[in-house]
Amino acid sequence: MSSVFANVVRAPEDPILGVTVAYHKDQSPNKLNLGVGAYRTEEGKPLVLNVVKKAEQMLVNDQSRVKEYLPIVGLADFNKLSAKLIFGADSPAIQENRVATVQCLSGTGSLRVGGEFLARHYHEHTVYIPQPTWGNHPKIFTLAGLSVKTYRYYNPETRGLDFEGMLEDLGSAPLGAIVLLHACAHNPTGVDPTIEQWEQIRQLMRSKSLLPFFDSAYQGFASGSLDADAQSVRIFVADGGECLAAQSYAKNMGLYGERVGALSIVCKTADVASKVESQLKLVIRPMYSSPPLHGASIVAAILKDGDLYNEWTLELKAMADRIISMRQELFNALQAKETPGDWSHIVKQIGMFTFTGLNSEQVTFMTNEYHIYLTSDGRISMAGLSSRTVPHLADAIHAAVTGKA
Ligand code: KET
Repeated sequence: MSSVFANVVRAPEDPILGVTVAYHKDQSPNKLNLGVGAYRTEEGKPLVLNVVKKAEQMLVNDQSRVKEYLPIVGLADFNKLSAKLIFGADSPAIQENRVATVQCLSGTGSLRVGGEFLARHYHEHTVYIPQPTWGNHPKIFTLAGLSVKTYRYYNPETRGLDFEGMLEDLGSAPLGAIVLLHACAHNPTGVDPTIEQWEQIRQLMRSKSLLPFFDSAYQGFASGSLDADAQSVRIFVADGGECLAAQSYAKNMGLYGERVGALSIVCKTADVASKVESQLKLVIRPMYSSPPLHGASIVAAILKDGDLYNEWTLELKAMADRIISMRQELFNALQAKETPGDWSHIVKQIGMFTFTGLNSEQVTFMTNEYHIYLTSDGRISMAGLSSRTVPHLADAIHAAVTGKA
């Protein structure tokens, strides 16, 4: 009997998450997954932060807790504290009640809800995303009902920011267009504008009424400091103008599978913000009704308690520092092997990833011959690397570059 779904065409695996699927099928004891941006310890194991374990224990011990539905917008404390975390405790926008924050399903869900709100209520439906960007961005915004265009961001020759190209493309975008900006630790390139460049971007965008939509998936991971990594966003909020921000706690609290994040929309007045929030509820209710309780409760418990908060910042800094030391070790290993090429970008780039410059054939070679899994654009998750595995990766890169197996 033929299925009514017989004509369904098999879809390809996701370019990032599919790398993990392939990794799991590999039987080699030396296999190494540097695909998805997920933190691993020196021993190559996933990490549950101590502070998260403590918060979870507190939640379990609290007999008064129930499992009722959260409101459509999520946990009130979580929303308030999340806005404070990204915009800063002394942000006038928060003090003036001009921020509408809703708890969403991690960074992805926050981007999707924000995109759909803009498609319904904002006059300009074009969103500009950097070239390259996180592979899910164009799909999220297209399905949210926006039309996606790109702006120049990365110059493969300098392995740095194409600042002129970026300003030129944003300068010729239609008045009011939406612009997706990575708040810090740009994925996949690891290249961020300097503070001075952010200021220039802000001036240009405000002069053309371009609407900033920040994707903040790595706050704390770029520099190890939560405040430093939110500077880009705060520069835009400080001028009193409007913007959106999608926050994720996947990486910086290691809450990947809990799917906890927030969308904030900074408005000009408290009245507008409350109307915006009322419309966000209409986006969320038919999509998933209300967000999950557990992850947001963990985050709120940590953010509201001074001691837990401090402990979190230390654990976050330790993760960021381990990634930075992996950059140095990989760079040193390639230097020692005299691998052809300039590899200084490995230590210069910021955040979880190194955008190596390896092409897709070289990546395939490294996967087939060395059982090292990374995305085909040559991006390596430095957070998946350890001192033990650096030599293996350096061997593989050396062989891929020199054409010797
Ligand atoms: N924004 C960016 C820039 C990003 O890299 C990710 C995840 C997200 C948002 C969404 O994360 P969430 O888990 O929804 O909070 N990036 C890693 C994982 C993935 O692709 O899903 C990655 O690039 O490996």
